[in-house]
Amino acid sequence: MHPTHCPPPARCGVLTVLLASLLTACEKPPSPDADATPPVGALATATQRPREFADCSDPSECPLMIDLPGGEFTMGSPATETGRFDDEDQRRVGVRPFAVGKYLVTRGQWATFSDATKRPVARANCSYAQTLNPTWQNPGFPQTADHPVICISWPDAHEYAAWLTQRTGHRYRLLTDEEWEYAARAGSVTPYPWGTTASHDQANYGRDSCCGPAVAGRDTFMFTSPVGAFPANAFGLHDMHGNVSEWLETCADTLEKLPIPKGATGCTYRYGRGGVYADPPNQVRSAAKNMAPPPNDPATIDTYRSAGFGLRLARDLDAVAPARK
Ligand SMILES: [Ca+2]
Repeated sequence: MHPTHCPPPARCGVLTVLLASLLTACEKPPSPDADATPPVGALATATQRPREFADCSDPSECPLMIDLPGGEFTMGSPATETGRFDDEDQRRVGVRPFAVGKYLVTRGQWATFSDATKRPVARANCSYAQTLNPTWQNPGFPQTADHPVICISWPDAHEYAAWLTQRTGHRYRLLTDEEWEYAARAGSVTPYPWGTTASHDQANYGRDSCCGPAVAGRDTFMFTSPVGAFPANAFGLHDMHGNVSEWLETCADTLEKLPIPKGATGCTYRYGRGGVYADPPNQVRSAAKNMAPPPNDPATIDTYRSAGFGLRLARDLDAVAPARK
């Protein structure tokens, strides 16, 4: 079905690859070049690689976590950043210490959860899957246990965090929008944590001009890639950019000027960040935002699933520690 209008820019291009011909009108010309703008708001605390840990010995059960320092950073992008969208206004944000998954949650880890809880496998729609009746076990393209789990809803992601919380006695949850960008930037102020230009040696994303999957350099992946196939950022986190977007806790309703469906209650849209294997480069920048469900999608936040959405966990620290200096 052809969209009747372009969704807001931050949603455009994300997962649209397989419908590229329908969505070329949504492509946004890059802003005038100005990646040479002096850095703003460098993160002073991101000088040392933080501690890595797991709350149980079985890696298929407990994801590896990294203990991040708190800090203050500049969220968003400068008006001159190439490829930016208009919902990236800069602001200073403080983030408390928290732990974050070193990798995206994998299919293998999701299988452990699914088996332990005897969850029924949802056969509801999964956008951009490549088969009829897709499930997280079969999105219609090859995946191994080391690939990120996809075709899971926002409530599914919550249930996983709740299960792990019950299992370990530590509070697991989704990241907030601010926490995600803080973790992704890891002290960087450039469009990507590795610099000013997208690189297929650094992340799994799509074509350099809209739209479609791409394979180049280290990025040999048309669809998802095994977690950790690309270099980590300065915090030691892998796949913050590309591969799949990560469901976040933050509600997008009040920050994005989108029509809220009539009769909707609660939060209609949630942010997902990081960009997808099929996105153009500007969608996988640190400041780029995605959200779901798409405004014209019949699915709701309770039912929307996508082959481009997975999750990464956050975990509260056990005691409130003073901010590190
Ligand atoms: Ca790719």
